[in-house]
Amino acid sequence: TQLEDELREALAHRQFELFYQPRLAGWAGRIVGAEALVRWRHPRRGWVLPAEFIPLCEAVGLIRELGRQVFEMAARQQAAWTAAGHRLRLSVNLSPTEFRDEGLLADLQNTLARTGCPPRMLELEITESMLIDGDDRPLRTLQALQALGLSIALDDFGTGYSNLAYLQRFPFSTLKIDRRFVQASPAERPLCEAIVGLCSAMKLRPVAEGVETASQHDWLLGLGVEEFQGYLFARPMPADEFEHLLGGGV
Ligand code: G
Ligand code: G
Ligand code: MN
Ligand code: NA
Repeated sequence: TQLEDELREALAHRQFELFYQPRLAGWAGRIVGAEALVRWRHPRRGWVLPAEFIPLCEAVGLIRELGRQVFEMAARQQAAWTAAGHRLRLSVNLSPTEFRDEGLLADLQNTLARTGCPPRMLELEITESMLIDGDDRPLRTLQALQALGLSIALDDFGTGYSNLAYLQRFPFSTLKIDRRFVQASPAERPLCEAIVGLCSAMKLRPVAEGVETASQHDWLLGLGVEEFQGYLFARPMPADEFEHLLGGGV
């Protein structure tokens, strides 16, 4: 298809860029990290969102190359921010195909070595659906990622096949509470409260996604949620705008 050809061109010409959505801590809203979200700078159409190209990349076998470029950009950026004295946790999304790929670990390891990025402050976001393979591959993959020094976040928690045994079995450090729980009506709030309780029992860092109102923020702070992302604070933005928010210059 034409879009497929365009995607190949775009990968060859490095037309993909990362936007960064700040992650904030506490009442004061200090920036403690960011989620990297890929965007396509299309020569004619402007910025294109991942919903329009990630599924196609998956379908035509380009997701691995896209994932490599994404991780490379994230690692370079994180190396630069670290060198400038910022201590930020940067998270990167992995697609199911990347997670299953035999070459993933070698790719990540190479990129970490090449960019000099300290793995400690990089977090990979995976989703529940990636864990339901019958064998022990997902567990071995996560353990190997952890052995590289990367941390693992469970993204969109509560929206997939929530086998709670996963929380015990897999080495997550962060649990991202899906925005449908964060944005719950007061009657639905006990569910989110239970999820935060689960995090505390399991020693997982709870991060609330999709925080859009001050009252959601207040309620979640009261529950003990430590970190927040959402339009209330900031939308995903280019690196230079993010640096502007950080202040101090990079
Ligand atoms: O901002 P938003 O439209 O960026 O992201 C939409 C979806 O695309 C989210 O589910 C997000 O996890 C996914 N996504 C964004 N960036 C990346 C990326 O770099 N790699 C992968 N695999 N998924 C991404
Ligand atoms: O699936 P994942 O959680 O990785 O995707 C994050 C998506 O959520 C991105 O598309 C991002 O742009 C979007 N997002 C971030 N903050 C908010 C928010 O406050 N409200 C809504 N509706 N979407 C958000
Ligand atoms: Mn995510
Ligand atoms: Na997310």
